This record gives sequence, structure tokens and C-alpha cells, in this order.
Amino acid sequence: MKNSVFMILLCMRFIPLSGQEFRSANVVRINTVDSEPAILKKAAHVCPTARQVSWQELEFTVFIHFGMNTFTNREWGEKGTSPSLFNPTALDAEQWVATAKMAGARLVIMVAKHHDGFCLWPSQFTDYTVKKSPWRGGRGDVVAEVAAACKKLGMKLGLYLSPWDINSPLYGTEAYNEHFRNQLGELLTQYGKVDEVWFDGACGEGPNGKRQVYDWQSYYTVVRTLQPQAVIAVTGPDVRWVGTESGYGRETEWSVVPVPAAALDEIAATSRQEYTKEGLFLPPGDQMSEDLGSREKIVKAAGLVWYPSEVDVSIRPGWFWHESEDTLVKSPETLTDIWYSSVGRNSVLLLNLPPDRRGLIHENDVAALKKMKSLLDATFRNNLATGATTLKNDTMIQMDLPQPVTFDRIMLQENFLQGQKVESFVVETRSGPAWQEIVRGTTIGHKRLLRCSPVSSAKVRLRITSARDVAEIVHFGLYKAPVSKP
Ligand code: FUL
Repeated sequence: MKNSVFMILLCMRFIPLSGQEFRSANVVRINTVDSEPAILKKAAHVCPTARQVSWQELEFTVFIHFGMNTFTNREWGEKGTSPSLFNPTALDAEQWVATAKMAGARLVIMVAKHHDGFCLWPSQFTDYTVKKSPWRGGRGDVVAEVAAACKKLGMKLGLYLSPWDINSPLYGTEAYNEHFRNQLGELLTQYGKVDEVWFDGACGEGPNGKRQVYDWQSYYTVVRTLQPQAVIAVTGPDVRWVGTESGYGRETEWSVVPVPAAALDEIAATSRQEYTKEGLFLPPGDQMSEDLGSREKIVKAAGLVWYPSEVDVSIRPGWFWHESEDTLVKSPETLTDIWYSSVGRNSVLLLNLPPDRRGLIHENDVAALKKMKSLLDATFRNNLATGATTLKNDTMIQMDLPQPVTFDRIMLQENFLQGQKVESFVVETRSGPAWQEIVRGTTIGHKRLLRCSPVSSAKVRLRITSARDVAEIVHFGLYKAPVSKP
């Protein structure tokens, strides 16, 4: 988005709040005396940080789950699996990154260590690594190969390091925290720029298993110190897990969500940049609920924070490759539907592409992605509203076209750099004397994509029926899909 730097500077201004000042409007306190309109106004002006802006603008990112599980046909590994099993015959990280790029992704998150603890780089802090495998004679480094491919192909790099570690004898003790920081340090110093660090909250130790008290704060400090531009997802302060692994985000997706009272004092005392205590950033209540940030939720909140949603999903049923799933790759139509329901619902899509035992993304997955990309390109290449005369006021944009156009897709974007404001809207066309509703929706945020039956008209308007403050719509586009399916 143009003018990003200028807008970010605007967002970093001081917001005086009942005697306290936060260093930016990335977080605000709600006071007991605040009226509902005052709360809405505050909510409307909570803004993303610079790193959240860069991340949101990626729109589409790719996960790579590959490791011991690929060779043992499992989703979660076991203790004691021999590194000798890790032996891809034709590993080509450039094929992974090129596939992601071809599909339209802008960042690749490599799973460097999954729950089984097997490290895909030769960590000096454990023997359970590629160094002990037959692959490349024990001299291989998958993370290095992915980083080099990203650099070569102009893609950003992200890294996943599982906090849960089934193999490490230190897991469950205080010493594990240092071990984890050491491994994180290796990953964040040896492979160039990293733009996303993914901490998984999953742990399957069970009631009699080991209990690790994670020192999250110290992990976040390592990331902030070594790679300050990187967002920390999803057990982290910058990016929120959408709440499912289905690929479908919420119809109503607010990037501004309530923050618990306990978090606010700490934020005021430090700054959002160091706002890192475990779980403090999570909105209170059920993370999976359909409503995280509506008026009803925010009027009862202690404070509000910009905490945008990431939709993670695998192209196959599992996160790792299984031969039996070669025929279960999601179809181009399903992938496109997921795109509309994630990128098109104010979220970033994180799509997993698991390489097979050769160390290649399977032909079926590549074919599905190619078709998805061609469907999306054929739809969005041509904005049919180009050349329209536009009339605008605070709650409406009307476009008058020289002649009728036939469209079945609508793209809306708010200037999210300045906050998220639209609560509901309707899109209408006019052929005769009266306007007719085509489609309606709730939130817009960074991007909202809507599908409808094909309609022909030379007059199209967007009416904002409810907003938290005056919204700036920076894109209102009309498109036609090659195959029309609402
Ligand atoms: C989950 C993990 O348990 C899965 O194996 C996978 O890595 C997914 C992205 O996150 O929590």
C-alpha cells in the first residue's frame, strides 16, 4: 500500500489516556467513565505496528512441514526415532520456494523443529539433527537451503520452532528455556533476515507427561533483539491464530480485539514492543468464538489491541506428507474458496505444502496450486470499475461507468494503517429508478472479497451502514470470475 511509512508515523503518535500515555495507538485502555461512542472512537483508532503492516500486506504465506514424520508416516513423532530414517532422495528447497512463489505467496515458513525435536539444521545444542542422518552425508542443512532459495527467488523467510520437544532430556526443566533460546539464537543469526517466527502452543504430553514452564517473555526478547522486524505468531504478541485449521476465517473479523486488564499496566510500564507476557495478549474468553471484537465485546473490555488473524490450513488432510493423501489434495476450487474466506476476510492465509519423501512438493499439489493461481489471476487481473467516475461522501462511494459491466466479485479495502472502522455495508446497483441490493457484509479491514451471482450495471455503490468512525475506503473494485459460482 502506498504511503505506508507516512501512515505508520501517524499511527505512532502518543495517545493520552486518563493520565497515562501509551507510545502508540496499538493498544488503548478503556476507562470506566468512557461512553459507548468514546469506546468506539478509541477502537476505530487502534493501529497496526510497522511489522504488523508488512505482514498483513503479504496476504498469502506458505508453511513447509517436513521432517522425521515424513519418513515415519506420522503427524506427531515419538521419542527415540533414529535420525538414520531421515533420507530424502532428491530434496530441492528451490522447488518448494518456487512453488510457493508461483502460487502467489510472499513468505515461506519452514518448520525447523517439530514436536519430535528433530532439527533440520545442524544445531550444536543437540545431536538429534540432520547431522546424524545419512542425508547429504550428514553435512546437510535444510534451513540453509530454504533460506538460500528464498533469497534467490525474492521471497521472505519465516521459521517455526516447536516449544514442545519430545526428544530433549531437558524438556520439563528450567534448563530447557535456555536450550530453546539457544536454538532460537542459532536460527535467528545464521540464516539472514527472518520475517515471521511461529511458536506453536500445542503439547501432547498428557496428564502424566512432562510439564514445561515456558519462559515466553525471554523467547520474545531473543526474537525482538535478533530480528526486530519479525512478527511473532501465534503464541505471541503480533499475530493471532484464527481459531481453526479449516482455512475458513470469520465473516466478521476484527483486527482490534479486547485485551485483558492485567495486560494494560504492563504495556503502560514498558511499551507494546516489549509487551510479551505469556498469554497476556490473548483476548479474554473463547478464541474460537464467532465474535471476538463486536461492539458488544469491546464495550465490556478493559482495553483494546491490534491483534490480526492468521488462517493456517494444509493443502492435504495432514500437516506432513502421507502417501495415502496423494489423492486427497484440496481441489483448485476448494483452495480458491479458502482464499476468499481468508485473504478475503481480513486475514493472512498460511497454506501448508508438505514435501514428500523425495524432498519435493508432489505433482498433485503443484497442479492444484497452478490452477488455483490461474483462477485467481483470471478473476482479479481486470478491475471492471477502472475508468468509473466516483462520487464520495463519508458513508458512500458511488461509481458511474461509461457502460454497463458484468461482475460477480467485489473487492473492498479500508485504509487499515489508520485502523479498522466499517461494521456493516451494502453494495447496490441501479438500472432503473431504484437502487437494488447485491450483497451485504460486516467487516472490511485490510481486504474483503465478496461473491455474488453475475450482475450487469453501469451504476454501483457501496453504502456503509455502520462504522466506528469515518472509514477511508482505498479500494472498491469489480471483477468477473471465469467460472461463476457464488
Ligand atoms: C499444530 C501442530 O500440532 C501441528 O502438527 C502443526 O504443526 C500445526 C501447524 O500446529 O498445533
